[in-house]
Amino acid sequence: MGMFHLTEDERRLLPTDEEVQTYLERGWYLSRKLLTDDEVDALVDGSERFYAGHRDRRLPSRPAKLAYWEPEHGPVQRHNDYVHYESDEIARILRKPIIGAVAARLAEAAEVRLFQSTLIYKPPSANEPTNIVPWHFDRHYWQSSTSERMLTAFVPMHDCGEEMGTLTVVDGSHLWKETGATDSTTRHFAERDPAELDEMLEENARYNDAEVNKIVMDIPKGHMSFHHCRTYHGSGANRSDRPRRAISLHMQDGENQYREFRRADGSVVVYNHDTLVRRTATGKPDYADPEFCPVLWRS
Ligand SMILES: O=C(O)CCC(=O)C(=O)O
Ligand SMILES: [Fe+2]
Repeated sequence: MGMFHLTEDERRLLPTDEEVQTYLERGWYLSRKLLTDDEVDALVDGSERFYAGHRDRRLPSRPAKLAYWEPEHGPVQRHNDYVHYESDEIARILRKPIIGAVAARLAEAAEVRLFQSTLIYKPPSANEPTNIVPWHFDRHYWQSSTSERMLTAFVPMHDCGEEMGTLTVVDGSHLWKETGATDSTTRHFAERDPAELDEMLEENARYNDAEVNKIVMDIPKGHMSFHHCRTYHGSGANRSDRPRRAISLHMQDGENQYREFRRADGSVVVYNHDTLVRRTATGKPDYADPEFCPVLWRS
């Protein structure tokens, strides 16, 4: 019993061995219904209160690369990092044990900790350029992490399909080798045209003798999609008449730690956590700081 316990009914929501195998081969997994409608509706309420200015606590300082939409930014796509830290209402739902337990199965990990959570809102505006999320994989943002098993749950707050610009993943791309020729993640996508990004993805696929098989994740309310930290993904316009609301819940296995990672020019990569979290005994940023990176599941 205790904190990390699943009920009999919840255990039936876990991926089967076969589904875990498929995740390892394809780099993505669409879950069963992990959240009740009431829980999903509570995420909407929590996010509306957040947008209206409510915070249970605020980050003690603002990391250099923090994504943080504020009302004066206007009707662009909204991203707010550390929403699990600033909103208890949202954190309560993200910490539901079944989510971490599913992640632990997929990552084949005994422990899963939260790494980051980003509240996302795509306004219903078919031609809004900031709504397009370019092809990327999350590991590129996490070079200061040791783990190759990190993963993300994309958690929409309603049925989420093609029309709303749902998440699209590239099947099996987590197994691709990097060409090293692209800088796909360093330049902002607003500066690029979508055809160029598609071409870069095609090039990377050719280099791997692979085909680009795009899977548009059709996600019913309460379900969520998981992707491996090396799986290419992106998303398109919101052509519906409703906002597309979601949370990206980024997770780390228990073994993940900070590492010093240097760019070609010798400079050290700094992740947002590095100026916020406590230090380990050896003076490194502690990616197990319970304030920022709480344990979601332990078996
Ligand atoms: O909002 C999206 O469509 C993409 C989110 C994303 O990049 C992620 O969940 O890692
Ligand atoms: Fe991503």
